[in-house]
Amino acid sequence: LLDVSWFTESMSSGRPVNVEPRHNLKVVLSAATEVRCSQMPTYACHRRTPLNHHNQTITNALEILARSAFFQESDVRYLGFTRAASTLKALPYKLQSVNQAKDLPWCGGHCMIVIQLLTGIYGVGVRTAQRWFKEGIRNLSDLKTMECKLTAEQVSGLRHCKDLQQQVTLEEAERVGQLVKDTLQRFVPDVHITMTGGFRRGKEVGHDVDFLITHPNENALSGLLEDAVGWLETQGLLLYHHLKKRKPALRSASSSMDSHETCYAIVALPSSSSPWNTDIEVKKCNSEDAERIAHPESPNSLNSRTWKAVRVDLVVTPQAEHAYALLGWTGSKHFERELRRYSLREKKLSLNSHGLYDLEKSCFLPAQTEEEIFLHLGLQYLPPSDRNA
Ligand code: DCT
Ligand code: MG
Repeated sequence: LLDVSWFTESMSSGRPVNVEPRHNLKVVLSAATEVRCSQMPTYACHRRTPLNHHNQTITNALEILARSAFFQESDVRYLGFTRAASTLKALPYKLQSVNQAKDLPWCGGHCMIVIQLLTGIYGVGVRTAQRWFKEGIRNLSDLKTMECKLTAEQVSGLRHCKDLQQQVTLEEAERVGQLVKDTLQRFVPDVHITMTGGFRRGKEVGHDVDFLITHPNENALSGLLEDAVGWLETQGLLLYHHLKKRKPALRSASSSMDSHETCYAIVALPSSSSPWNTDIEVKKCNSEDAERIAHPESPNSLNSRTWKAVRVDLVVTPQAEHAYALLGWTGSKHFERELRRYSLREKKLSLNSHGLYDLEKSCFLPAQTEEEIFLHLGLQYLPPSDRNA
């Protein structure tokens, strides 16, 4: 929870940025000359955006600014900074000056800065964070001592915030994948599970692990998440969960809302050396393990932790919507937003993670694969690793 209005105001006014040591921020400024670049497409879905690109320092800075605008609920500035960052990620060379950027889509003549911001708490949205800030809450101990009415999600986020603020590594994500697979296969042996989100785009770390679950027979999926949640709970492996039912009515032409059946969870991922990991199918939670999970911050658990809290999203889709859900849940968020904007404006097609609706012909366009969706949209196929917009 950090007020960075001083920083963004300085940025927009053009005044020098005054960073004091107490802000504990690392700032890098980059300055300017002029080169035109007219070939950069304006839509992110028209260009390749690899994970590792040439302008990491500047895009990190812009994404921090976007985040600060988001916290101030300035959608226009949030989108502006996000679009500029996304454009620079697709640039096939290292930007040497600010003026070089000024003719690129969405890039104004800004200086570009790198700062490290505090990360948020799971379950805390923009409004809550702002309210807490106004109430004088500046850090986690303020929050813990304040009489705040917290939701179950926020309590869980707060309880496990040390773990949740750490990045999830690819190795951990793969172990979560194994746990999810072992759990779901207990109930549906031939269930189809795909890891989506940032890890599918080639990221080596993420804030959570996202999975898509499907099966050719829709009946096999009925009640599967409840069963999985129930089993994980009996094993002491589930720290928090929220189940969202599927809302078929939302599969409409205009809605970009995702109405798949979803489980937002925090799992206690056993460490790689934990006995759970070697034989997860049969190992039961003993009383000492259960105590650690129920009271994770208790003194006797701190030095002997055999697990880490990890955010996991499980999304269930019928086979017919799977390709669209895969495209939607692979991200990045900005790539998805751009894809929807492009589809609607340029093709009169309404895209969401359930399907593609032709507004002129008033019909849905079926697709079995992501490649088919790109074809419907008249776009060259971009593999997930080129969707890091
Ligand atoms: N998504 C989206 N719109 C949302 C939420 C999610 O389009 N409102 C899509 C885009 C990415 C994907 O779902 C997974 O979401 P996140 O886990 O938030 O993103 P990520 O790219 O996996 O990021 P991270 O690596 O930090 O988990
Ligand atoms: Mg993710």
